[in-house]
Amino acid sequence: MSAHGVLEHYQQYLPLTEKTPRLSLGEGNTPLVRSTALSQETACEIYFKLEGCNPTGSFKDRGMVVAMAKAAESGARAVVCASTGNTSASAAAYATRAGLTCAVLIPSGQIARGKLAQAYVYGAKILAIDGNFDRALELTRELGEQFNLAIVNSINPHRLEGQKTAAFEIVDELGRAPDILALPVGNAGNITAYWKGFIEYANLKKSARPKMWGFQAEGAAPLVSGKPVAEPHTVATAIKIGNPASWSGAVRARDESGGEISAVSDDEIRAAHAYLAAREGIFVEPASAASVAGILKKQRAGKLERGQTIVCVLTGNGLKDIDFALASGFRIETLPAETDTIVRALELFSENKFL
Ligand code: AN7
Repeated sequence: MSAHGVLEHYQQYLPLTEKTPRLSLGEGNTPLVRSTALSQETACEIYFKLEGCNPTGSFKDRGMVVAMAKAAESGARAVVCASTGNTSASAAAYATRAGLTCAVLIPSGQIARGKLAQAYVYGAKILAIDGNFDRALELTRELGEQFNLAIVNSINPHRLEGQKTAAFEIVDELGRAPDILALPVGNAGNITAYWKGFIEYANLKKSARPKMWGFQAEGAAPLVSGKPVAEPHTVATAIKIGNPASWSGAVRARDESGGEISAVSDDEIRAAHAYLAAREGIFVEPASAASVAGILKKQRAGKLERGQTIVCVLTGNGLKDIDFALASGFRIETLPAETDTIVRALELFSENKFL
């Protein structure tokens, strides 16, 4: 794939016209990295799709580039979205690229600071509301209806069109569909988009379809309980969502694929986050660790058949949420700038075989 981004590379699969501006920040074409530790531990072939390598550090860029290009094509001057953080970062970047004004509605105090910094530096108008994500999305819908604003949440079908390209990349790179696709589920746009992508590719290329395994955080698991959660809670702020907009899309992906949507606890998310960093060398944000938490949980429960090919979608970059990463007892001591002291410190460390 060329470095020209999703619109150029996948134009034949996207709703583009000659008038659609070919925006790009180089999104898509993200690495599919074979797991070493987790593959060994599970006796499965596990791959990680590193969506944190996208230009703003999350999978949202794939859909945002399409939504923003279509908004510009339709003559919109401004866009709006509600967000748990990544959508706002991506919208702010691509709006700038498209020459549009961008407003983002966020639940006050509940956004990882890296994401907030992104929306800020890209120049979005940030509106922090006294309410959760679900309320912010309701307000966004109202604003979109009342004013000439394009909504760039995943209720905008162009977002899902762009996001389905990740499924294409996986099939192209593996040479076939995996047996299982594991991913975190919040507003449920991504699971809906992946399933659309796998179906389209299955029809075109006669590839098989994976089982879709979605994972929600226990305190924000409406698709597991079957009813909206009024006050969702989880450390994984990206997926702290109680009433997913793409509810029916997620249910369809689950049922048509013979998959499932289940819950992982915050402790399981923390453990998977640490496992990815310390065992695999991959730093993700907490929501992204939910897919790996889910696989580890299945393995412990003896519910993971050996020999399967599994792709875990790692949706966002760890640098977005360093407060989370440093919360587990990070401490650093400043030493005098002397060789002896440093050697002694390394020797202490060398009980862990450093020197
Ligand atoms: C890292 O940014 O909803 O199930 O407003 O940021 O498609 O919502 C983010 C969601 C997973 C869940 N991983 O995807 C937002 C927002 C990360 C995310 C999800 C999100 P969906």
